[in-house]
Amino acid sequence: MDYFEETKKVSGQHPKPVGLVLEYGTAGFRAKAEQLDHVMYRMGLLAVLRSKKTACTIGVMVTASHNPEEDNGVKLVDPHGEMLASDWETYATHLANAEEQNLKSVLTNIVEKESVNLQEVARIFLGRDTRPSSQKLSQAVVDGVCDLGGAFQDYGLLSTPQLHYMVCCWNTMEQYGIATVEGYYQKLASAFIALTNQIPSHPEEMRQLYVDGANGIGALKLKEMEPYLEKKLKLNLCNNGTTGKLNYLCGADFVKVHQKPPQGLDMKANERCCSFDGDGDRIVYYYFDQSGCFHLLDGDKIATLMTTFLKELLAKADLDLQIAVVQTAYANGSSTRYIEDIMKVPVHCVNTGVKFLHHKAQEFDIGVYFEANGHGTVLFSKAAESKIRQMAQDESQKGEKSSAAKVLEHTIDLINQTVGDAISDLLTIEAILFIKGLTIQQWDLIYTDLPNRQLKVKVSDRHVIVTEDAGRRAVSPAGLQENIDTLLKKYRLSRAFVRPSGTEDVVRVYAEADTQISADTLAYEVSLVVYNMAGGVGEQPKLLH
Ligand code: 16G
Ligand code: MG
Repeated sequence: MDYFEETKKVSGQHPKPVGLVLEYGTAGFRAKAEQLDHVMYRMGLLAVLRSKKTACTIGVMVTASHNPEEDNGVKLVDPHGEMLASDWETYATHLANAEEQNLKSVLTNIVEKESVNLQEVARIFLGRDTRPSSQKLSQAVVDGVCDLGGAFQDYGLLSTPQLHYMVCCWNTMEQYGIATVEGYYQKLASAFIALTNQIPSHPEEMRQLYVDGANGIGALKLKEMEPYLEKKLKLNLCNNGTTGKLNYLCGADFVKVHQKPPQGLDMKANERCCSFDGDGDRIVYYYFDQSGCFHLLDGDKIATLMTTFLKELLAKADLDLQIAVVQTAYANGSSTRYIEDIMKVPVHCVNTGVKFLHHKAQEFDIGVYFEANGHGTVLFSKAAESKIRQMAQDESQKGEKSSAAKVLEHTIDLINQTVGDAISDLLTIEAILFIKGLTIQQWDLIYTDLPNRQLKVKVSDRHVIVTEDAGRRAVSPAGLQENIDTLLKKYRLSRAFVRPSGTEDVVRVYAEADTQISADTLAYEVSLVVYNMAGGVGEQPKLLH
């Protein structure tokens, strides 16, 4: 039998627009929703091959995260809930771009190169966000899965991290948790309740949290979870998707990039607020102070809070475990200095993109990773986890040591170790603030961010920019980095870098310095250098103040 016979018949129902070329980028495919039907179908096919290759369940998530509502996207989730292996990203790109008549040969090629055993059974877990286009696109994935005889379970509406969790649960024979949404809520809620029960009583205002749900799936799922939290947290949910448009003037990306609050959130001075992104895998916190000044607590502040908490517990429990923080070039220089110099915790810088951070964090007993944009989590090695659990359950241990080990154990259960998860991060942050008795202002004061600015520059081919040193230095075009270095000498505490975006057709520019004016001017000057040396198109960059 010709294994790919069925795809020949059916792929015609999911035609590829002529000449359309897409790339499986940092976060999978992303494009206008109407361009993606064939990509979804083909990712259904690829997921089946990946499942057969790994002899495990594979996840397929339909989402375009913080992109506008009209966009959509898809990414595959590997067996332990990680991002798809990079060789397979290349296959995904080939498959998505193959003309109809070449589909079969591209599939055959993957099977041969990877020695995929076609007799192996395949199982796919599906999830999707709340975009109007997501249901239909997810049906196209199902068509692909079915054409290659794969079994599937469609979870319907899920946050991205929930799908990662389901895949990991299933492939670990549910050692990680039960592979249902109830299982997810119960696991997280019971860890959260156990943690907050460490502190018997608490002032009411500490429990109030305002959440901007970006009008997306995160809002929906947080609402669903609320009853499991037994009123330990009073959530005021806005931008919950009932009226507003997804990611429009709201959500974590909007707040981080514009450094201002979302629309639809009625904030009073000193109230603790946070924003999710469109698929629930990022979170940032913020507040207004008495003088009306906006304070953003981004991924770097979250990483610092979690690391402080964990390090103190390790010391109390007298556990000799190595803890490290993983960041990207976007991490604020103040955070890196604070973690390295004051906390004495090693910091590693890797390329932008969750998979790079996740991979690096796996090297340590405890690896805390966060992107400044609010995506991150904590990974515990198998050995570290079992040491902690053993101590927590050891009845001969008494006092501070034993209670610290128990808190660590609950923290492990509260954190989604498969990927950054806005709900899990929210609960972890809330539990830490609660236990440490910290207000958001006190948390904010741990260190002061250096003023910074991000800009984008349109060029004719962004790939002329090649970087090294985790995206911090440009090696091409020749002379670009030297020019940036010269500009840096003009400003105090300055740092700047440029890199081609992995999700948009632009070059990104980041600059930080001692004052906002310096950071803005430096970012502008670096943008101009990029525009002139890397083939800028359209209007020249302008100085923003
Ligand atoms: C994607 C990445 C995110 C990264 C961002 C950078 C995942 C799941 N998401 O959203 O980690 O920060 O891309 O975008 O990997 P850029 O390359 O356009 O700057
Ligand atoms: Mg996201």
